Amino acid sequence: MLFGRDKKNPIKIADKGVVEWKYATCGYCSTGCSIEVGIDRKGKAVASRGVADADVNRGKLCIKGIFEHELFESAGRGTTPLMREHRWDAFTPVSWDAALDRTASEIQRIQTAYGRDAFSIVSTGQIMTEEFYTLGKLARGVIGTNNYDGNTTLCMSSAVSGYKRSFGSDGPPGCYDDFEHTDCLLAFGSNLPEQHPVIFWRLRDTLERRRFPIIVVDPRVTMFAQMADVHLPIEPGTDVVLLNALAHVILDEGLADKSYIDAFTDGFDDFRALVAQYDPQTASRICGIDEDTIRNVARTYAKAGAAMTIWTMGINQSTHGSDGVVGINNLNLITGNIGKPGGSSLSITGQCNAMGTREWSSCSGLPGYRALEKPQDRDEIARFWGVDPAFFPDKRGMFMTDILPAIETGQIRGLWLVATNPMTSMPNTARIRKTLEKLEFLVVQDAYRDVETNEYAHVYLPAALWAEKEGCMTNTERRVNLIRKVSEPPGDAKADLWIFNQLASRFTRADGMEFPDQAEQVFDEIRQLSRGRMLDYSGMSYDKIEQHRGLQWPCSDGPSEWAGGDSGDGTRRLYADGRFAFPDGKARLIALPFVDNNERPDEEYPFWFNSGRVVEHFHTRTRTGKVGNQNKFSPTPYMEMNPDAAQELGIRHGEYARVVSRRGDAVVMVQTTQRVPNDMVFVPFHFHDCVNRLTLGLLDPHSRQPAFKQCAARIEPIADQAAAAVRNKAARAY
Ligand SMILES: Nc1nc2c(c(=O)[nH]1)N[C@H]1C(S)=C(S)[C@@H](COP(=O)(O)OP(=O)(O)OC[C@H]3O[C@@H](n4cnc5c(=O)[nH]c(N)nc54)[C@H](O)[C@@H]3O)O[C@H]1N2
Ligand SMILES: Nc1nc2c(c(=O)[nH]1)N[C@H]1C(S)=C(S)[C@@H](COP(=O)(O)OP(=O)(O)OC[C@H]3O[C@@H](n4cnc5c(=O)[nH]c(N)nc54)[C@H](O)[C@@H]3O)O[C@H]1N2
Ligand code: SF4
Ligand SMILES: [Mo]
Repeated sequence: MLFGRDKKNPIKIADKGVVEWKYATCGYCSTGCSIEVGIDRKGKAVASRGVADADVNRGKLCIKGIFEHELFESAGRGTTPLMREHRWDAFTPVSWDAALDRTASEIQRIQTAYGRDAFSIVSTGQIMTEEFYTLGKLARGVIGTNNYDGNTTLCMSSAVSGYKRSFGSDGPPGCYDDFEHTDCLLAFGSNLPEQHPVIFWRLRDTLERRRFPIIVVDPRVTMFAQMADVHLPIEPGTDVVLLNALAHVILDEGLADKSYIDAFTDGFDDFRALVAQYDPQTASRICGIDEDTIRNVARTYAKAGAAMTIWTMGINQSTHGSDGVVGINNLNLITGNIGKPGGSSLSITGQCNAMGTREWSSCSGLPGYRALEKPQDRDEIARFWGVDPAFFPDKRGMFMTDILPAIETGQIRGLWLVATNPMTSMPNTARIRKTLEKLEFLVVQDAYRDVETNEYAHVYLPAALWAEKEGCMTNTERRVNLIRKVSEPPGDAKADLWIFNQLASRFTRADGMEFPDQAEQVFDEIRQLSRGRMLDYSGMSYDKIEQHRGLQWPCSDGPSEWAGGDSGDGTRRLYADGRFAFPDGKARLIALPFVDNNERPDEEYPFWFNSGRVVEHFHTRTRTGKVGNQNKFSPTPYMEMNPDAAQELGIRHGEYARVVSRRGDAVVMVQTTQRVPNDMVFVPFHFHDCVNRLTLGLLDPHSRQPAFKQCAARIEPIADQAAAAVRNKAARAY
């Protein structure tokens, strides 16, 4: 007799006729899942599956990874370079030579007329590490503009800045294995089940074997908050106050790890004096979390054998983003929770290779966490590249969020965008549109020709994406993983590496410099430049990375001081010995006074306007908008709104409503849900001409990251629902 499972019909999976599986790493989020792409007899990619023996995902993939092979034949891809005289002309297909010659000559014209920094480059977190490194060499060593940055300023720059302020270097100290060892997990502004589904699965997997408290800090009742033991629905933008209050209780009740503080940190006295002002009673009035809960969470965290904090955009995208990260680091330093199994400050990264750009693109300095300000770093790189060190600027130039306003003022005249779509992803769309219209020359290098920003371009360069090329990416836990070439790019689209090299060859300054055309040769340069450094890749090779399903740096071919010895198979945690990256080896405890500078709800605009993501879509939908399953599950710009607030305005579930801010408006479908409080609405930012028409995007003073999550809006019912449907549809062009 058959029971339970055995009685059911077995699941039938259609035979796709796969004859070969090729190794890659997912190109969406920073979880870094190992994927195999199935190739059929005709050489076509027909399936994707998780790699069973990969430590990251252990055979799992989320909905985006499962359909990732569909990208190869998705609509809207660029297949040939395009060019036009003025942005209002129609594009004409041209040869690569024509497009690249024009790009090189426009860069030279603008630099000659207005100065080197008048031409600007903004890249991404979504190309290969070898490509980032090559772009850096081109930008810093050949073109020589200091206004060179990436979209990571919209995403991870608060984490970078916070890590540098606390530990003396960027680099997340922890790893996913910390879930196996922790006794308490505190999560700030992260909706892990939707945004990093496989990291979340790793956490759930551990929880099935061993219970420990999960505390989620988020103004919304996210899916993560729903499974938490404690949910703290914080007043938007006040996480620093909560963090100061947690530290207050821990110090006040003698729960701090005094010996760790004495041995490994600096700045304790000033820090203690500041947090003394944030008693739970005072703090609760600002951050909206009651005193007892603050005390309980502080005690639970401090008394746990090992405790860890993770965070994502709820912290980074704030006017206190960098301070929020430092606050998290403070909490972990005073409880001795850095670099030990289960004790960590682990920033959950966003884009698939946001780490790779931080490490090797030279956006914020020079490759391998080197600084423009340090003579030795400048000399090393100048010698290695064969350039004059005096050609490098003295310090980093503008961030992405300062580059666009500098176009408005005429300081910047030309822009090259690589794999980023600011028309949809930057705050205050109306202003971005005006800015892009003002450019004398815009070149857009993207895998899709229908990316919104391309409407303002003079030259469009069609790029290969993901496994149409070879290279590495680094995930949240410092794991470098490999993407093999699985499919040919469509038409005449080319790998970004090829495009960078071709452009370099058009500048005389590149004569005598090396621009290798194989990704693996570029990887070898990276290996050499990394030897002995914290982000040591010297013990890696493509084959070894594939065999191990990714290797975590430092991974050295000799003993590494950063790994505390041999690290040939990679290193799980940084700072395990309590030695940090400042010259004196000590971490910094930093006092964080709180200044409330957000645009807050008022009578005219009574709602907090919060934005973020849904599981089905990735960012501006250039990719997921064209993959059938993803788009079917989430086809419409919608807004989470509390049912009581909706009723008061006479808006029913499923109706369209208008959201209005001081910047602009959008029409969205209302989903009434208790997930948001009475005075807040939440809209996913994936749709064009929607969320960022409203956002203000005040900047963090340290990281220049926009506060995407906080501004004020009002909601208006719409009488003519049919007209509203048309407007709503316009935001989902495909
Ligand atoms: N499916 C999918 N996955 C993705 C992406 C995607 O587009 N789609 N993008 C990737 C990228 S680049 C990133 S950066 C990550 C982002 O991953 P997450 O940061 O997890 O996602 P978000 O939805 O942007 O924001 C997370 C939460 O921050 C909360 N929040 C808002 N204000 C505050 C506040 O003041 N304090 C606190 N504590 N929380 C607040 C919001 O309510 C929201 O639930 O996701 C990555 N993964
Ligand atoms: N309101 C609001 N706005 C936000 C956020 C928010 O939470 N709220 N989040 C912010 C965050 S965290 C982020 S990371 C940004 C993301 O913002 P963007 O970077 O603008 O978003 P993407 O849609 O990922 O853009 C990447 C582009 O690269 C292209 N592409 C993909 N692969 C390749 C490749 O290999 N080569 C080339 N050349 N092109 C490629 C894609 O087609 C796409 O057009 O949005 C930010 N904007
Ligand atoms: S969790 Fe992230 S890395 Fe893994 S399959 Fe999904 S999108 Fe890709
Ligand atoms: Mo991001």
